[in-house]
Amino acid sequence: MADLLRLLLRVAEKAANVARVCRQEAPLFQLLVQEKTGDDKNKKFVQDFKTLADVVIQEMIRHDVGAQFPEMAAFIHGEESNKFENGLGESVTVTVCGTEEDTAALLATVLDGDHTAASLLARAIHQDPESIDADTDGLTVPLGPSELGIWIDPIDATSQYIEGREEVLEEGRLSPSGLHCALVLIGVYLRSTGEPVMGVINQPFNYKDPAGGGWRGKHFWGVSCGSINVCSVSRPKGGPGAGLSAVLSSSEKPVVKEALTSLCGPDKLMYASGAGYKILCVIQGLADVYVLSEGSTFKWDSCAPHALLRALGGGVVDLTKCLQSSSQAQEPQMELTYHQPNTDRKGAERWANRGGLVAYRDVSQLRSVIGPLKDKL
Ligand code: 2IP
Ligand code: CA
Repeated sequence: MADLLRLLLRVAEKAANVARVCRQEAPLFQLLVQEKTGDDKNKKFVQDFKTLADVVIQEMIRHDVGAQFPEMAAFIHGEESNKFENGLGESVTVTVCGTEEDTAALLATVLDGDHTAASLLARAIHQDPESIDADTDGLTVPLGPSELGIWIDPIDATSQYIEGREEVLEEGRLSPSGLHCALVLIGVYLRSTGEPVMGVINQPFNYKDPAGGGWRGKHFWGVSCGSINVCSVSRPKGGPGAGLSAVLSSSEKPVVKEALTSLCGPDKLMYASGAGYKILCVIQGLADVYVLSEGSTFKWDSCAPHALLRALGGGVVDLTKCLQSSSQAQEPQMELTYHQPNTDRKGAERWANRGGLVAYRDVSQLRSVIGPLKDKL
């Protein structure tokens, strides 16, 4: 299934292009940042353009993967539903059509006849991405398409994407907020066990060309399947250092912030936006762990970066399960899985990582955060 990896790298790059185009092209950008209130909201489409951009990216990925791997078509899931209602109260199902013209015509019905915006979006969807420079030669993945399912987060950290703050990245440091935190996430899991086996992350706004050439993206990928563990990011050199560093959501509970300040010290406790971005920080060694005590992330947020962490020898565990277990318990049983819903919940909550999570590269570092949290939560 190395072919699937190469396909996902290409579609993630296309998705990143769509995300960039929506910010670059004025007619799309206006829709993206438009605050719809009162009467205006009623006249316009029911969902906002941000949601349409997400749906379009998700459907494009579904279309391309389903075309090459039909066995996977029924197992491609995402954050958004593709049913839209336009200003006339008509229900429209957003799909990617065979031609750019047909996709533009369909999008125009959701965009209440805005043909300029519809054509710009359709062009980005049907454009071939630049070739992707990813060293996947010689990689074999001993899995078949009928064993696999996919989770897509078209744009994680949407609020940062909309706000669009351009931060200058400092080498070796994480960026607490801004466009860098927005990521396209595509994760592949085993239908039988729910283990994440392959992940592609595209960061559409990684680097801004100083000569005015616009934003360039960066991709990251990993495969973890039996004895095959390959990741485009190398494990940071050296074992766990003396001090542990952690990244949290700024909305994390005070009790968790206090416990981790005592453990890490104030300088090594960091905050960043985006669930996917925080796991990417752990992958890149910018933080050792990401701790989240709330059930506020979903399968589409964690599946892709989880696969990369596994390829590096780490993982993502359910925090509540870890806190409840005796210290001898085996961590693999605590790892998040991706195949079963929370059957007692409705809507998106069915796919919430309800017990919170800890993302880690090194199991000894995972243990060192669980201990201090045990009597606090
Ligand atoms: C969100 C996004 C948020 C994150 C939340 C995710 O996904 O990543 O930033 O909250 O958990 O579900 P926080 O930044 O506080 O960690 P989306 O942007 O796709 O809704
Ligand atoms: Ca998300």
